[in-house]
Amino acid sequence: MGVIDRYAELLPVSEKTPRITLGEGSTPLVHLKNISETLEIELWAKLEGCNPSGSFKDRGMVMAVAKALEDGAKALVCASTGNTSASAAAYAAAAGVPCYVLLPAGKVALGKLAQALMYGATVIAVNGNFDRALEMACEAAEEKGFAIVNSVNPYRLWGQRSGAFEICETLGSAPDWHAIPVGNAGNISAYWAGYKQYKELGKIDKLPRMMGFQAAGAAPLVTGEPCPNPETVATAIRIGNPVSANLAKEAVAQSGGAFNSVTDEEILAAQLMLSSKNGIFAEPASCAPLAGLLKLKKEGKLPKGIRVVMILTGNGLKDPDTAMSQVGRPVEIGDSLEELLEVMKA
Ligand code: AN7
Repeated sequence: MGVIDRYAELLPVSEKTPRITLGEGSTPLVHLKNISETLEIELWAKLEGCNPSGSFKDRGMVMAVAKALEDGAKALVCASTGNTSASAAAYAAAAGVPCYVLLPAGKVALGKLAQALMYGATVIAVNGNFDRALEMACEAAEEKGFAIVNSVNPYRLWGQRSGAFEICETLGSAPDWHAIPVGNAGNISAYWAGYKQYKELGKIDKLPRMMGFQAAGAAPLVTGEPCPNPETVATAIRIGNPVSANLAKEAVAQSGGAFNSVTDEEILAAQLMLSSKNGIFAEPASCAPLAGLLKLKKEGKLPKGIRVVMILTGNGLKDPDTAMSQVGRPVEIGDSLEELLEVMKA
């Protein structure tokens, strides 16, 4: 069951809303035993890379596209650091509507670009950063009367609340800390709204601290100032002027949480640890929270024994270039058994 059917009663849908789905949501929540021991906490990972287009964006996109179809939209438009475009293009293909995606030229991971092209969107590389591409997308959508499906579209955040609902259902409560990467700041805002909605409904009795993690080179919510030239290896969160900055600040302030930044080196080390020691391959942006938890532990700022859920927002397969720059190459041999046995030292 997709997000709309599973949570129809909690979302702004009516009988007129098309019940589209690509099977998004209901992603695994996995207890990470090894890293829990290292960090002396109870750490869980929500595997959002298991969504149909490989990222959390599908939860909100299914809602945004359903509402756009309900309103008779002729086409969809978005700007994206990659995952929003992959998701929009997928749902547009399934719905049979044209989709225009604006990407910062040369700054989108290969897998995401391949997805948008394969799903048949019109892909436009803008020689500017994401923040500028988003302004252009909004203006063009207005001009043409097309549906903008970035998180300026409120239905995106509605659908993304479903991640919080699922966590509460699986754990029976909210975690102590909710650790999440922050780019355009929609997801942290959506999760906070979702937890609050569940508390108001009496389904949970406490709320988590919202802990947002940004890349040091693109950390406007940590510095308190927009960042005119964002730069980070985690291209998904290479965003300098987050659209949902105010909602995110509110989430952090109301929950007693915090924003922290981590360097590219810390992000890549966390990514490698997660894959090589725990069997979970997440894209660089998704590993900012783990990098942050490791850093807070080192600084003595991670309380012992707390339950933490981190959101692994996107699949590692989306960015093969960054992964390959971190690891060795295959051991190449001829076709003899001797050579093979020589390699098998274990
Ligand atoms: C893997 O695709 O903004 O703070 O255009 O792809 O809600 O923006 C992606 C963002 C985290 C940050 N992790 O979430 C886009 C885009 C991954 C992401 C984020 C993104 P927000």
